[in-house]
Parts: sequence; structure tokens; C-alpha cells
Amino acid sequence: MPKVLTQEQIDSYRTDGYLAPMDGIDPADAAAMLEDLDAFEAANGISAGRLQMKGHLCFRRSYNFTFNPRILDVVEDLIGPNILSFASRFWIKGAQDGSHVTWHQDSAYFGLDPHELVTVWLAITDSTPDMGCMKVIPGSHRGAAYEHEETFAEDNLLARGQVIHGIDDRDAVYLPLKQGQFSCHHERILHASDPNDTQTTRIGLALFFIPTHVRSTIGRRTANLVRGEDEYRYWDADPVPKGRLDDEIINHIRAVGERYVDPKYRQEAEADA
Ligand SMILES: O=C(O)CCC(=O)C(=O)O
Repeated sequence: MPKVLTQEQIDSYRTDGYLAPMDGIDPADAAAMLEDLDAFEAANGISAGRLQMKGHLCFRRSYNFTFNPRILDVVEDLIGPNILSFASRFWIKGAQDGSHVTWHQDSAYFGLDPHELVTVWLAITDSTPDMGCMKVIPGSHRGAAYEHEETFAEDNLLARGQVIHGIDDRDAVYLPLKQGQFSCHHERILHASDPNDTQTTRIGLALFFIPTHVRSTIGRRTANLVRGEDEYRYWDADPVPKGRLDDEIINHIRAVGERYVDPKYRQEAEADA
């Protein structure tokens, strides 16, 4: 018996690979997150958007989002009751700064098996097509694993500027969200986003969730149990942010980020298209 989704919504996720929009956090909490992000940048001289993985561990607030019952009830209906928070990323697109995200599949880089990860893309600001909201190719998660070219282009927000060529934009569905809402997408779905043509920064926090039976294909790593029980114990625990950013967390986030961009750790990525 699903907790919050209808059977129709669950079937639609299985068929199309995404769901949107859903109500997540209170917009006031999203606004407070914006203040936390500004304070982080002022204190550390680096935007949290530059941290490739586990950015949510920088803030008690975003760590708490990974336990939000409105979010987890949806995730549970999609991947079952035993859930790990695997990683995260703040996606920050400045007003008219040209940054964008090219077509890619997360499954080519996350080093997970089986590919059952669901991304919750949580709108910290509104996210509209002209702000460069997420776009997806419906049903593509059931298709091929694509070859990615790694360009390391500076205006590409992806860690290696990875690109899948030849995707027809006319097949894309845009996923606009209001502040505090979220979308879900499957680890294998083709997704991307255009530059932000407005005068307002667009920020989303992508939270990556996996069921506890998913393994790491690139050695032992860390993830946090956020709901249910972990009878498999494939993952070590992440450190828990207490409030102030401490050295243990900084070193952990840095090490995970460096490993993520290290070519040695690219997953099997058995491209078949
Ligand atoms: O925020 C974006 O524009 C892209 C997000 C993305 O690629 C992801 O969450 O996997």
C-alpha cells in the first residue's frame, strides 16, 4: 500500500522515469537555506555549489532535509522503506551567467548497482524554463546506457563537463517548480538544463537516495540511513553535521568530491549507445 503516491503516479514514474511537482519543504525553510548558502560563501570564500557530492553535510538545515517526511514518503513509494541518503549537490545557476547542464545519465558516474537511485531535486528558489529548470527525456531510463564525452567545459556545471551527443531537445519535458517543491528522477534518465536567462539566481538541492540493497561498484563508501533498516551494511555512515562546519566534515566532503572527479573511479559505465 503506497504511503502518499497514487498507483497511477508510481506507474508513471516507472514508465517515464520522473515525477513532478510535489510539495516538499516550507518556502520559509528554503529562504533560510538561501541565507545559509550566502553565509557559507562569505565565510569560506567558495560557493557550496562547487562541492560535487555531499554538499548537504555542510549545513544542519540541508542535512535535516534528507529526513523530511514529505520527501521520504514519496521516495519510499518509489524505492521501498529502507532508504540511504547517498549524496547531494547544490545546483546554483547565476543570473545570465551562461552556466548550464548538458544531457547526461547519472548512472554513468555514480558507481552503483543496481541502478535504482532516485534524485529528489528540491527547489530552493523557484525554477522555471527561462531560469534553466531541469528537463528530462521521458522513458529514457528504460533505454540505452549512453557514451559520455568529458569536455571539462567551464560553463558546464557537471563535474567533468560530460555530454551525451545527439539528443533531440524536442523530446524534452521541462520540470518547473516553485520554491519548496521537488521533482524526482531516475538514475538512468537523460536529463539536462539550459542557461538561466533571468535576472534571478536559480538554486536547487539534488538529494540522491538509494535502497539499502544497492551496492557501490567502486569500493566501500559512505551513505546515511534516513529511514527503515539496513540489513545489508554495504555502506559506512557519513559524519553528522552538528551546526558549525568542523574539520571532520570538511575533510570528508573534500575527499568524496576529489574521488568523484578522479578518472580512476569512473564506474563501469558500460555504454551501449
Ligand atoms: O540542476 C540542474 O540544472 C541539473 C541537475 C542534475 O543534473 C541532477 O540533479 O542530476
